[in-house]
Amino acid sequence: MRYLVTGGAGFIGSNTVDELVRRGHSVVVLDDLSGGKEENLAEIRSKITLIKGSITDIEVVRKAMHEADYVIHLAARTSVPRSVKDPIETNRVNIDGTLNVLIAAKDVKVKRVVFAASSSAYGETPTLPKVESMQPQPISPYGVTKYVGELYGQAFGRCYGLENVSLRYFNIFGPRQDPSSPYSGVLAKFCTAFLEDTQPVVFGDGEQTRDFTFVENAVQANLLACEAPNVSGKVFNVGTSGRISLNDVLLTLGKITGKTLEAKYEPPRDGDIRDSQADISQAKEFLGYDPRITFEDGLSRTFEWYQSTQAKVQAQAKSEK
Ligand code: UD2
Repeated sequence: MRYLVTGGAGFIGSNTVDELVRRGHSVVVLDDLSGGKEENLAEIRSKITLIKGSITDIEVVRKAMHEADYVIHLAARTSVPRSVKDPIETNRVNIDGTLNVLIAAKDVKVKRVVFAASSSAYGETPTLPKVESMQPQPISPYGVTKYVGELYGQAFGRCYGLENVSLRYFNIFGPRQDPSSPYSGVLAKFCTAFLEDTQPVVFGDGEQTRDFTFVENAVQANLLACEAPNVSGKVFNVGTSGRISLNDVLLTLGKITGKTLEAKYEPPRDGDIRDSQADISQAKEFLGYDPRITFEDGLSRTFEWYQSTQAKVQAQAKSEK
């Protein structure tokens, strides 16, 4: 099968592409390399087609879509605070870009589009865990754009018969998550703080909770969502069904690394949600989703990855001297 992975050079994208290649599929990656990196695809570079371009350019999207069977649409401007700072740019990429992907997908009659939606769609609704039947109430521009992406997918299903599935990711983390931007995910930031013995910054009191989900679980969901029968137009939570506070994450990292770091507490971020936890029974039932990697295992593996990546960079710098 031929897969188009938008955002395929990014964190979740490149992990998804690795698995598709391992299973022998033909893969086209469309990525403007704004968040993604070509080096994320280094190991499988000769086996895939990489098109450097943005989903905001419909002609580029049409070219990338050529003969695609499935589309895994991950390209996006992530980050709640970035969307608060620049809602127009987040809207342009996440909504206009998604519309381009859907238009090109229906024109070439792909079998299905799988869309990376977000747990941010739930907003501050107090009920935990979050169930897909709850009314979304996003509280950040980012959450709005991700929810609109779902609605557009469903509208394309109804108006044009385009099969679509939205996966509400719950705080995905793991190898290749970029720690270097102010908008990086918190676990990438915390892991590098422990690696470099710097102070982890906590926005708020650290008692906010998240259902942190290891990237391999998300990859599994992406692939299952492409082929599962009778799920078009549906939305699924992709999490682990657990939740942990940031303060407890720091304690867990302390155990993994044998270090104790004092966190620096700063005011909470605008648009931040207090608690998040997925009910995954729908994904289990309809997709056969089974998140095998626990939070603790995932965190150990992620920390080791940052450690070995840092060691490689240091060895290379030494050899270039
Ligand atoms: C949201 C979505 C997530 C995904 C992501 C994409 C929710 C519940 N989750 O993640 O599914 O779509 O957006 O960007 O909406 N923080 C610190 N220190 C730091 C960085 C962050 O304390 O250095 C805090 C931050 O204020 C927040 C928590 O950590 O309370 C998680 O932040 P994040 O940016 O990793 O992810 P989040 O929850 O905004």
